[in-house]
Amino acid sequence: MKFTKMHGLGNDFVFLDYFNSGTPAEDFAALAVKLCDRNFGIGADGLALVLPSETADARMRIFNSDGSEPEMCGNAIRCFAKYLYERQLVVSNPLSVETLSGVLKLNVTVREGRVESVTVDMGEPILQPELVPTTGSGATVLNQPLSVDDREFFITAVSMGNPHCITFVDDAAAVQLAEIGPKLETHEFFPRHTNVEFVQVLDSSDVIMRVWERGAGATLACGTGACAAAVACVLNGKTGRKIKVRLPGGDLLVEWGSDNHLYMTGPATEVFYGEVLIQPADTGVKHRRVEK
Ligand code: ZDR
Repeated sequence: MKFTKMHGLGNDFVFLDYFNSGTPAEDFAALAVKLCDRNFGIGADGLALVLPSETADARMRIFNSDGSEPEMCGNAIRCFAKYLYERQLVVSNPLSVETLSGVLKLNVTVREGRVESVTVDMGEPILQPELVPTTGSGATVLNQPLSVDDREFFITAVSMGNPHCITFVDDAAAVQLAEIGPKLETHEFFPRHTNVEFVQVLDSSDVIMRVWERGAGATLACGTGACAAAVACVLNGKTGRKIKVRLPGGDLLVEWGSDNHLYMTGPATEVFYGEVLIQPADTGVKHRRVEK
């Protein structure tokens, strides 16, 4: 099975291309678990499928490394645009991509035939508590206390197609991400679970962010999370509408436009391609994991 390995700021994905070949009836959830395994597979935060679309230039499906299928992925979709454009599968600019959270428009910045960066119209944020979804009531979940064990976190809930829980902290580096991340991810307040972001505000246009992703754990970057964080920053009076989000894997530029759309700009990188010997039929095989 041929694959391409790509990343957006270190948030990495295995791409499988079914654009011209028809999609096999595979169990992609099980395949994602297998291919994303960093010891037994290729290693990635997620699996991306390149598919044809009837409503857009192409269709993207994403699976987290635990096999769950999120609605959207901001980093993968920039890689997706680079993949389509550089292989001349789609040469229009802007190009459109169908996702589970709707059709998104992407502008590619090209130098000497290579896509250097991609600006994605990430659409409008969703703030209604029941649509994020959360079990909260009222118009928004804004800096609202949430108990985890014996601690209290002040959270803002934003959906960018997928759910996000943002907490402002004084020192992002000090957050015990692997300890608190899973507890917020699976908190009953978030019935479909959530991505978790800790944001340290440096000034009105500059923040540091660390992320614990739903279904994937700690990752080096998060595109939808950066957009959700920008919305949380503005609504909590922390920054202006145009910010740089510093992630462990690098920086994303996010602007919450006057049209209520989020615009995210960042790089996309192709690392290698090859053929993997794991076959979809192998995906039932379980291996024992060693706790690290
Ligand atoms: C955070 C993410 N990698 C991105 O860049 O937007 C999205 C991956 C999907 C996420 N783990 C989820 O919503 O389950």
